[in-house]
Amino acid sequence: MSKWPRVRRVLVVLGVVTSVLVVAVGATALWLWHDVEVSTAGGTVFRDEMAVPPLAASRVDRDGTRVFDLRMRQGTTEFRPGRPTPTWGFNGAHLGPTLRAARGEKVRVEVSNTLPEASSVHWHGMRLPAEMDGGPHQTVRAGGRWSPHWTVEQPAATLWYHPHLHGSTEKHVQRGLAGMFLLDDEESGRLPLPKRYGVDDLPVIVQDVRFDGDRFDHAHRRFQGVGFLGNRVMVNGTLDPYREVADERVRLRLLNASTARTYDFGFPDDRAFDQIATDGGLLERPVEQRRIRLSPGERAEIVVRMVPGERTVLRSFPLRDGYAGALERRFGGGHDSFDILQLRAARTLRPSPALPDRLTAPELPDAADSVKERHFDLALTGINDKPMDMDRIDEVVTRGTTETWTVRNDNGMPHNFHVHDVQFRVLDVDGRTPPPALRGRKDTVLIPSGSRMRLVLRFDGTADEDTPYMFHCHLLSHEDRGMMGQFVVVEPGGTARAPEAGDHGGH
Ligand SMILES: [Cu+2]
Repeated sequence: MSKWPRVRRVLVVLGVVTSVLVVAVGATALWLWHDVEVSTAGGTVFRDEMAVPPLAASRVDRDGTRVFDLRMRQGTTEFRPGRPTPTWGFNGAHLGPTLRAARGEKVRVEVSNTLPEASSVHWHGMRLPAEMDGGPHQTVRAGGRWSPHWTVEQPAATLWYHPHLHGSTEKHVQRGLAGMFLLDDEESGRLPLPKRYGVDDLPVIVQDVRFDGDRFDHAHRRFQGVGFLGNRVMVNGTLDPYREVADERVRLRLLNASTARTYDFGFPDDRAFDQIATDGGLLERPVEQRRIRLSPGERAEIVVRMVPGERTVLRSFPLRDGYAGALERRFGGGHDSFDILQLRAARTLRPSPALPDRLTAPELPDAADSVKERHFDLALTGINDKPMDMDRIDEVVTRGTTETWTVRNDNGMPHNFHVHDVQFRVLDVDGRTPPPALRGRKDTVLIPSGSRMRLVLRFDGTADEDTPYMFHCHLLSHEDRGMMGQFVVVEPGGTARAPEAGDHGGH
């Protein structure tokens, strides 16, 4: 028998096998590409009234300090009737109460940790001494207590609090440890803005989740380098929420408390609304917007004008540009859309005063005062190629000075950048004037892939040679993996000392 028929047979078999493999790989790729996209836009039945976190009770000490109690605890929460999900919370089973204090007030928070493991509480956006910051050096051990105290020395703002321990921040926030911290000042009190908490001034804590039976599913999906992405979104712990409103103007304090997802908020009818505040407080004047993009950790306050009897939906739209490359955009949630919150206007609405033309003079650092430049390259492997090291101080900053930080992302995937203790000015974005949404006080900014921002920061808080503050990516799994660095603020001429691994749980 000639050997050629056998060779032909082998070739035919090889050809068939190769074709099958190519088709299988192609089909899998196509399936992955399509399977990853999530949209609940337009298809949501808004079943539950949106919860509003209670205002935290407080007492005033003899020396005038306002004192709050926060107990970190385990519990269960019925996000869906009859289906208890194990969760963590402050004072309750999930999320935490809204803390509220005024500029000039002394505050103290009595934190107790009844969780089965160590955690911490970081006051995101707050200017305060480094030992009170609640970062990885101020962990509270299981069963421990911690009593940070400081004086509020910054303008009215929507801040928040959440754990910030090295390596487990994502997990602790996902389980439910997050709450708002609102600051007031005389100026904001005088302005004719919606300000009745829970009535025409609503906290909107946005988090994406995924369920596996009754439990949260925190698993990262394939190719989702940004971190955890859920397939449902809740507001203040309520799935598919609606809220009845009875005022002509409603103020929404938007907080992206998700661990990796970036949202582009707007309304289906593309209506204009007014943005009145960024992370660190009021803008100079209301800015008309149709979309507000918030990456994890960022806040924005918006005022929405309601039509009597209408129903409208706060929605998150696909991220159009300036997020990531094609693949990372797709697998990083950039094509997803969600119905976030339905607003149901009463048939008759209480009239609200028109928004003032001018809100405030935002306290922003001046680039002309800058005496030092620093550069930060964002990558999953670490900032400036250095993964976080608790024992290494990356930057030493002199108290009372202003600096310019250039933050660059050439990493292909989206990152953001959060600096503790300060509210900074975005000087430029890729060399251009920042858009209005980035012209106010900021502590966290999205740095899209392929983008570069210059930030101006003024360090006029307290100095402490021993205790560092953090700067990091606020996509929490990136932070946990080491996209974080440490800086200390020292008096002129001072030097940094090696940080002490603090555990304040021994009280
Ligand atoms: Cu990142």
